[in-house]
Amino acid sequence: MPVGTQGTVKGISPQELTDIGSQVVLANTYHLMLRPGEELVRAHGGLPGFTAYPGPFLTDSGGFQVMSLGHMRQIDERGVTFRSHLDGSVVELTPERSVAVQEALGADVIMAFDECPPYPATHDYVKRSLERTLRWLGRSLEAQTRADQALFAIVQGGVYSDLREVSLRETVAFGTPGFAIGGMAVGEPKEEMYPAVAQTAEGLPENKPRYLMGVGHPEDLVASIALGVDMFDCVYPTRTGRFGYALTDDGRINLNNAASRSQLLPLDSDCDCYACRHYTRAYLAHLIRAEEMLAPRMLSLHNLRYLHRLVERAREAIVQGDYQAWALAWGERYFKGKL
Ligand code: PRF
Ligand code: ZN
Repeated sequence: MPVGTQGTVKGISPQELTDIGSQVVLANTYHLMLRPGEELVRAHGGLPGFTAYPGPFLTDSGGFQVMSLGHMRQIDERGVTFRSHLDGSVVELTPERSVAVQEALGADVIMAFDECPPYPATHDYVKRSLERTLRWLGRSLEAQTRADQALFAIVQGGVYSDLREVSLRETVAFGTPGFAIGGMAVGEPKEEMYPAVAQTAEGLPENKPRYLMGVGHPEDLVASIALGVDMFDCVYPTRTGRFGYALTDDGRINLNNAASRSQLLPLDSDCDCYACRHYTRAYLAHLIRAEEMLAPRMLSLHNLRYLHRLVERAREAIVQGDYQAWALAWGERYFKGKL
């Protein structure tokens, strides 16, 4: 899922999203409730009317964003109280308020209100946090009034396998239409993340979507798909694109480098995106140096298309029954000389 925090995937039009094969766009409760306010979005008939992106939306519930962006945050049983990063005003976000905002925003998939503990966090803290997240899941579901939005629950438990197990069992018991793996990619080493993702994915129902939140890099997608994950969101493709980097099967190329300025080839000769069909690396490197806004737009577009094609290829390999061989070959080329 491309990330459209403010109700826009930075620099990319809805038509472009449709053209590159985006299937769902993620938007954020935290940002949109603070600005412009969810009522304005409701007045447009929800996110599709507001943004003119006609496809499905998923909204995150806000707890994670409060913890990473808000000031003077205070968590208690009711919810999270914080100061807005925009004007410093005091705002409270509870499971009830999060669901009410997500109903106003009108996404197709909404997320339960949870706490994503920082890394590192003590076993005792993560235990009490996941227990509260379970109570918040109950309250999120109680607060739901619309029948046309799927509310996904979020498994927490950090990297503690005994706590993941508890969170997993109790979360699955709620029987929501989809499940997310939360609490990952918050600074823990990959050797701790992958076992936690594997353990969680293994215990989730086979017939419901499994969403790994806030992940990730191409190699994280390839590895996590092997572990049974179906959905991802990450700012990486758009953010790294704005910084002048392009994703390819041969690794990430840096268009800020002098070498790119004379390369008369596309970003990625295998890619069918607008940038790769029309522009050379040299032209895009020129746009970056000239600080032209087409550069971050084209690199974001290409990187999103790269990840969409990557998961398309993963899906084909699964159908063909040779995912492992495909994934290993992909990794060998992507990291060639770098492992
Ligand atoms: N919970 C929610 N959103 C999230 C996460 C989470 O744990 C993560 C994990 N890093 C990203 N986004 N609600
Ligand atoms: Zn491309």
